[in-house]
Amino acid sequence: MKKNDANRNLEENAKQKDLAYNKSDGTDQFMTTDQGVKVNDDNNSLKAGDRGPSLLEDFILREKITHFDHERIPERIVHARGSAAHGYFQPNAEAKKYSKAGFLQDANSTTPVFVRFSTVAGFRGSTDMARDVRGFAVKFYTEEGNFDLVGNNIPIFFIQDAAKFPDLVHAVKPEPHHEMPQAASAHDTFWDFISLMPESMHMIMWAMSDRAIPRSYRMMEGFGVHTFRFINKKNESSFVKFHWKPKLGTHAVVWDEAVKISGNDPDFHRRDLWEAIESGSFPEWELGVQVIPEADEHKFDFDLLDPTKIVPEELVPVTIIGKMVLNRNPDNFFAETEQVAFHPGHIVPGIDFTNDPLLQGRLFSYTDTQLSRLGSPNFHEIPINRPIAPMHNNQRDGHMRQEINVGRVSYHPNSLGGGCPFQAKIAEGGFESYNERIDAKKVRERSESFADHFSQAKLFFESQTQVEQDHIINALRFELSKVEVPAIRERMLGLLSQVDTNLAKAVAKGLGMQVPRSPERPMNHGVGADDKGKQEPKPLVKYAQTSDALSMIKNKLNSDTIESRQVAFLCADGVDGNSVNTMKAALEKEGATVKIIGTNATAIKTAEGKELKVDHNLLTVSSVLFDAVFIPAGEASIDRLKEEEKIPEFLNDTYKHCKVIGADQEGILLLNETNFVLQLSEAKLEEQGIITSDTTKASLTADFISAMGEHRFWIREKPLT
Ligand code: HDE
Repeated sequence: MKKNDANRNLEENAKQKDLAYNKSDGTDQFMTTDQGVKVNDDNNSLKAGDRGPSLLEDFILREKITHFDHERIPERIVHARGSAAHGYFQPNAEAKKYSKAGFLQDANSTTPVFVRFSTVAGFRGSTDMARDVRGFAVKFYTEEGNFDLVGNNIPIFFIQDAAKFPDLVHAVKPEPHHEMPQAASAHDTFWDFISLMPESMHMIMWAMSDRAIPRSYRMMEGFGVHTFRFINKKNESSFVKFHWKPKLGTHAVVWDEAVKISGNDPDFHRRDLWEAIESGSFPEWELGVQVIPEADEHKFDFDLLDPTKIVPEELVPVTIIGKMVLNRNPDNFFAETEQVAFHPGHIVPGIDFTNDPLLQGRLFSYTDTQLSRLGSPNFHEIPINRPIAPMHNNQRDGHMRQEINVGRVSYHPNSLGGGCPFQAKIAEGGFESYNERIDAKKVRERSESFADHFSQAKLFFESQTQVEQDHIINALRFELSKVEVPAIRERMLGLLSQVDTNLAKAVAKGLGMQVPRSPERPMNHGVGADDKGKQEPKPLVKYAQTSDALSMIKNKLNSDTIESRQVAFLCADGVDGNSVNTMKAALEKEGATVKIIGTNATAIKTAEGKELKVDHNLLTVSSVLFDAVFIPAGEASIDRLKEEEKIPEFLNDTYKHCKVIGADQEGILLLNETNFVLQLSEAKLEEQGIITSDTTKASLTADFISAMGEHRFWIREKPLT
């Protein structure tokens, strides 16, 4: 499958597109019907007279309209809104130690990948910036068949057993009577369900943190969530947790920004991914694994099979086994991003499942859903889903079968077809499931080792910095304030009090409520546990340490690079061209992108009389779309900008969202238009991330760049009351 060749570059791509429409003999550029008949008039239907009725015999019109009528397919029930890109994966020399999978053996090899990022709850047309989990699904087109790592940007899940998934999704989707709210968890049915499901508390901590409002798909971690198995060449099995670590660090926006971005640009993440790839700034992740030897399965005070638990990185470090680069945008959204079908059951020799009951349920769901979404068991023949490995089996026919299977043999064993296709021996690459010993009774129960629902929620909350904890508290205040039924809020406060009493008190204060003294049961149980009378609450295991890897601010991954960050330059006629050019050149050298925001849509005149092209009319943008703001020098420009109604809001928001503001010379005077300027003593400007010609130690450009590398100046945020 040439299309997925990881190294095909964008230029070649464009050339191929041109060729498709301009065959050198000129014959292929004509519009035709689906049957290849050349169309002579695509603008007028066939009528009886130019003012007469349309004629049924108009096969050209009927074909066009019929096709159009069927151009939509059902959207995904979850993860409907997504964006995707092509790229490649390259293992390092470590990888082959742990798994015999072919694509992990040679550090010089690359495997094509197609990656789809998504939100979960919203419909296809919903905003990118909802508070939500993000899907992170990777299809590896390996020579041994397709391997899909269908993960999320949060390493755990809401529920422990697949049986609860339809309930979870029914609860979080818009409420069925009025189909509101779109792409949001802040409503009664969601919190009703959560308040009765203590096992969701760890996930709730993550979902209420800033992880659920990422700055960019390119700045998210990805996780396989479940524990999987690796099988090495000696047929030894180990448990693995998959991690994607972004080269640009893990970053988020703040909630007020998220809300405003949704209005300003609902395609914020989609555009960001598309533009980064078009501009050659290719997103990159390292693939890491936490490897746990088979013998250590029961070493931890949580169960490796429980998808509501992480393995803290401090207990088992992440070993990097390769990298992934996304270097090509899809050619067609529907054909690729929409029709791609991922499946956690798509694995290759060297990788296997565990008995995680959530994973086990997923193994059924993903093929089943494609039957109604893509309409046929032949969805594997759609170009984006086709493996590059040769595919031979005895499956035949069905809706939309593409392959013309020749011969009369479609069964095994056969002699008429010479025995083809043959079964592969293990040594020939045949897949063999790991021979795990199972000796058990058939039961509908949950293991007691799944019963502690609070220790890791606590670990997560207590590992956050004060600012991050405040954001979680605020998110819970926001979400629960939207809940209309008081009993649901109360139950939630009861659950939160099991995570951290200060957390529960702070949330209660924001709601004007009290934390209940004796929270309603069930607590620290699996649902249904009371019926069986088997699972008794386990004492909470307090982890000895906190985990820095869980905090985006403390995390080493919080890279200080400013590559691909967007900087708004506020300019009007009379702007100092030198001031613009010096800062622009310095930022671009670091890989950042500069956007000239002008008082019109076309161009402005610099003080030197030169024309400066405008990227965006101030009218059409807000500061939430940028990572930093720079005000170049130029007296006339500043005077003109002061007249713009939008300027105070633009700068106030940049300040409120703790982002860097730079001002060259008289540029600082524009800050007089803001409501924060009075709070700032000149000596404190730099510490607050406001870099002016007066505050610089090195140079304005160097100081501005280094401040941008800090990303946010949290010092500006008022502590919660
Ligand atoms: Fe999914 N999930 N899921 N899920 N999931 C789907 O499959 C399902 C779960 C995830 O970009 C659906 O093709 C069940 C966990 C991603 O196309 C569906 C359960 C994780 C995507 C489905 C889970 C995921 C999906 C909808 C509980 C993180 C988007 C359309 C047993 C590890 C893939 C489709 C893409 C999509 C079912 C839980 C990740 C209905 C039954 C846990 C990233 O089959």
